[in-house]
Amino acid sequence: MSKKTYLTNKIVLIGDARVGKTSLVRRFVSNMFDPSYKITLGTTIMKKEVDYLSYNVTLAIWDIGGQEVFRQIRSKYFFGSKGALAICDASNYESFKNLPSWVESFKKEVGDKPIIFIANKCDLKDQKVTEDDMNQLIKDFSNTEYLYSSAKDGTNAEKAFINLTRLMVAAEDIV
Ligand code: G3D
Ligand code: MG
Repeated sequence: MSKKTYLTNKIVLIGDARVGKTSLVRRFVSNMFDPSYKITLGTTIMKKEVDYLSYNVTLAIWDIGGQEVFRQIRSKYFFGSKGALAICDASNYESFKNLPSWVESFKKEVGDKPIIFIANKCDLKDQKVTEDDMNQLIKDFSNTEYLYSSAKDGTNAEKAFINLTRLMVAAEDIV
């Protein structure tokens, strides 16, 4: 039997308010979507274990919770992160345009760590962010990929976190 390696990694959810960060992590951690869930005030940290190859990775998932507008708290929030989900709302182009600024401040604090770009709310009819947009965006970044997701119907919610875990394990150069 192969030996398991146990790791704990902090990851952060980055992106504008109301793109679905809290909903996505709730979908992943407890497989729930609660439309009445209100904006979280303080940062919450949720934990979930992911098995990948011979690794058991405990993700400590930081959710900024309603403080997205306060740029000065970003560096505290990012500190020590091993990776990030950079999330926009696929029905809100403005939230897509703001992703590079989120990623820039993330990289400034923690360096070149794995990031998965997410266009959430892909269940909505009114899609504004195209595959072309997402391809253009990720061209400028190494060690990344993108996914469309829906916290509402569950599309790719789990995959987002699993793929990020895969990139983080690879980035640690321990495979
Ligand atoms: P945030 O944590 O990024 O601020 P939230 O975003 O998770 O609080 O979600 C903001 C709003 O978008 C919520 O609406 C939530 O129900 C909704 N939402 C989140 N993800 C999805 C999704 O994948 N599809 C759809 N259709 N809606 C989503 P309300 O109105 O309940 O506050
Ligand atoms: Mg939130």
